[in-house]
Amino acid sequence: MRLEDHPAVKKVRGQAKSDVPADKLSGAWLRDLCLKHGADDVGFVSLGRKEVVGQAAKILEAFPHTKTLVSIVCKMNRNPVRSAVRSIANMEFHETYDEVNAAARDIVRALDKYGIGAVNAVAAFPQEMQNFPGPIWAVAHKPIAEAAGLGKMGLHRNVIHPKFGSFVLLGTVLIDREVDEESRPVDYAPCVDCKLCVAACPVEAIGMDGSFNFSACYAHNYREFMGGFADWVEEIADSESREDYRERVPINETVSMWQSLSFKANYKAAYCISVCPAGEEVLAPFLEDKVAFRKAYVEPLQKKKETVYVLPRSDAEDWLEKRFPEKTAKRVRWTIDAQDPFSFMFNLTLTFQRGKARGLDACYHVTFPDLGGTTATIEIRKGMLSIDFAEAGTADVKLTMESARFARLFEHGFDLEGALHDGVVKVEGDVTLVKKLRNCWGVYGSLEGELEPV
Ligand code: B12
Ligand code: SF4
Repeated sequence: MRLEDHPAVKKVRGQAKSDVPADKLSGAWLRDLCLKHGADDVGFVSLGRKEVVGQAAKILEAFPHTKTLVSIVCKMNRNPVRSAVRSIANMEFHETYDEVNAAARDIVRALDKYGIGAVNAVAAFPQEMQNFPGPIWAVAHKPIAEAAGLGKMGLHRNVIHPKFGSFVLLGTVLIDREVDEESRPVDYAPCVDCKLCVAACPVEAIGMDGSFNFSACYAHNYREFMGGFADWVEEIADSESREDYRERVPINETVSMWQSLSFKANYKAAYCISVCPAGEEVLAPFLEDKVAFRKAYVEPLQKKKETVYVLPRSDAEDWLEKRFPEKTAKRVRWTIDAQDPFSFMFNLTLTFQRGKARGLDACYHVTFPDLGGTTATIEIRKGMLSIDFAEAGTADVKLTMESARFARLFEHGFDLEGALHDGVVKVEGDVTLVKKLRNCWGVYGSLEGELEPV
């Protein structure tokens, strides 16, 4: 049969063209369609916008025909998210993540009826775990939501919607058409800078100045996801007997893992969102009585007796001892391994403990003779770490070592004096600065011990 005579081909060729303009879609029409299919707000960002440049290649990998990004938000119910009972708050997160995915999927299906190609990027999980520990998400929704005028990131680094506040989850639909309307960022920050997110976070992941301690959030909130899960599996592998395993992992943690595997992995905190008063729909009770607001929504989370997972002698461990004596700290391992010195340096950016860097102001050049004399720069200024995979600035200290030794240098118990004596690590400059540098990662790679005195 000739292709022309195929029944399906004849049917398709005979189909009436839809009344949607082929080139540019009407923004009003598209907005209406998205709201009808479950989005609570929507904005449009064309692929060429500067806010998208950094992830354009990834987006085109997900959908090569992408011309416009349709950013959507779905509202969470506030009071369940605020609950100090984790199962209730988690259910609200999970259900809303499902709603975002369902809305995005329905939008794709509705657009298909008009011959418009679209792909719904996943809101949370599943992600590209084969890329772990590199970036595992297909589309980073926050910068797109900001560009689409759906809010701005607050101190806690989540997007705060001007009306719905922090109680929103985000999604992005990639479409193969241009839209006759370009959304623009909101011209003010909905965050009211109350710092309640800082006060509520059990691991001090959110700094007063807007810095974010990635490893603190990841070690605790994500205990049952990704690296935390891997740590639990390795704990099983290391256990010598049932008694030994129970010594390492109490029964409530074991059944919690079962629950996460059977239903969905649960967030241990996410308190930064729970306590946030920002947003026109949310703000009134905070404005009326700030003390009562704090009592109602912050204190129950602060006083909650719970296990909090921390990296050994991290800032989070110190914070917990100082601020939340009712909570129990449990030391866990960092499980993001690095295969080469450069991915290890990236690892260092995720695990840096700025509290331990207090008073340290120095620039280090690290040279690897086995990598053709490549030099990297580690700089610590005012509690901030920056790493450059090239020689930059003026070094206070110069280190030289084989690349395989670099990660070991940071391990707790590494015999620096011995390495210097044997000449396997060479230091030009003040060795104390090297010791201070190592302490900026707490007790790295071990569950036991304290910082080395400097
Ligand atoms: C990675 C990620 C995280 C990381 C890092 C968060 C951060 N602030 O940097 C962790 C695991 C800690 C995390 C925690 C949470 N997240 Co989250 N997360 C994401 C994700 C997948 C991508 C974020 C992103 O934009 N990265 C890109 C670049 C621009 O970010 P960056 O700052 O340059 O890089 C940082 C991270 O990416 C990280 N990183 C770098 N490499 C790697 C590798 C791996 C394997 C991981 C895990 C992280 C990581 O290190 C960098 C420095 O901090 C998005 C979903 C998505 N697909 O967009 C949700 C998302 C940002 N998360 C969300 C939420 C709600 C949370 C939590 C409340 C937990 C929860 N209940 O879901 C907490 C809040 C923590 C906080 N205060 O920020 C929502 C935020 C909604 C909103 N209103 O803005 C999003 C948008 C999901 C969604 N669909 O709604 N999250
Ligand atoms: S809790 Fe306060 S400081 Fe933190 S993000 Fe919300 S409004 Fe901003």
